[in-house]
Amino acid sequence: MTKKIMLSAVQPSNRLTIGNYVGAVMNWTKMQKDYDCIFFAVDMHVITNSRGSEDLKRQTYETIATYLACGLDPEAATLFVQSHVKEHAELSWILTCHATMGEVSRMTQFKDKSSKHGEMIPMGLFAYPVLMAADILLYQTNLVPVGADQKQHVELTRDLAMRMNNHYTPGWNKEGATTKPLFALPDPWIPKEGGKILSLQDPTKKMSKSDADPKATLFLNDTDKEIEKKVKSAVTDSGSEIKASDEKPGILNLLTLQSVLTGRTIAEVEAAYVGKQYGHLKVDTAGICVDTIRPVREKTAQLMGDLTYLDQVLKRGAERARERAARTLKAVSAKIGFIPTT
Ligand code: AQP
Repeated sequence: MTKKIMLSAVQPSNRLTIGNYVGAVMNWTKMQKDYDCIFFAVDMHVITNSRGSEDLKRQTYETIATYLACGLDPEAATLFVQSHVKEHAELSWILTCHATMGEVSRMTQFKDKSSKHGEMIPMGLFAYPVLMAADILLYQTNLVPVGADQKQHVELTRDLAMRMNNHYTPGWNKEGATTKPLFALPDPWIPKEGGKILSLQDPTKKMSKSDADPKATLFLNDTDKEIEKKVKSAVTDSGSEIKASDEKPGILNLLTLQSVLTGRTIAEVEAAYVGKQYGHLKVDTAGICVDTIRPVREKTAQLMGDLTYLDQVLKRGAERARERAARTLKAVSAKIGFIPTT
């Protein structure tokens, strides 16, 4: 039986966080055997929000090394860097010409991220969701595991796929249709818990790689000491009861982290703290985060010492990805009326 196609990616805009791990990479490792998997580092997305630099190069290697350190298998999954497969940029332009300003302006991430730029909002930041749609549609993806913040982008991708299918392959969805659609329709997959890990300093907002306050974020290569310090200084509230409640987002965040990292339910974790204080919860959560992050940090550092190996993994991954992406782009180009290259 052919496996369903699953695709996901992270922006190498900084070091990866425990939010990226819990909301994305951890789930990929669990699902990689059951799906035909495609995982990559979206370096072209990073320059939508910041200028390119040598840092981007290092962070891109580090992202791939972290994927491997977390347990992604480069033999089973297709692992590569977005800019190595030129078809992403090409399909992105074609989709840009089929998307509308109205639908793209509704994306909440654009509203959040553009506010930092004042009058000088990069056009790429606006077009980010269209590039993401190209990333997904190029591979005839069925499932996209993402954190909750990306759900809207996958929905836009689905709308674009439907529009292109209806226009270029009419009748594709009629009963008994023999017309093959241009694109498979992707579904988002959002973890029941951990889909939105919150900032340790402001638990009303998402934990982010590029948060200006380093205390707000647990990075996957923080030292044991840094992890302990950050978790112990996590902002909670003035009460004392350890309760999983939306009114206590800081406490709920720590309970959630424990729950997803140990495989217990939030109710089970909560029950262990009856009559205990916030300090107990913080010490235990810090210990669990240290146990999760330490092996990832050590393995990532080891892999970063062997860029030749990482280059080999990326070369093989890009070759596999290119072959699949070229097939989709060829079909799309033919429908649009571009003369095929000979
Ligand atoms: N805090 C989070 N909780 C759960 N999931 C998260 N993800 C990111 N942050 C959290 C999920 O990780 C995947 C890769 O995300 P991304 O880095 O490509 O984009 P992002 O959502 O913009 O992440 P950041 O950390 O906020 O990036 P910066 O700071 O560079 O803008 C996605 O599946 C995402 O949902």
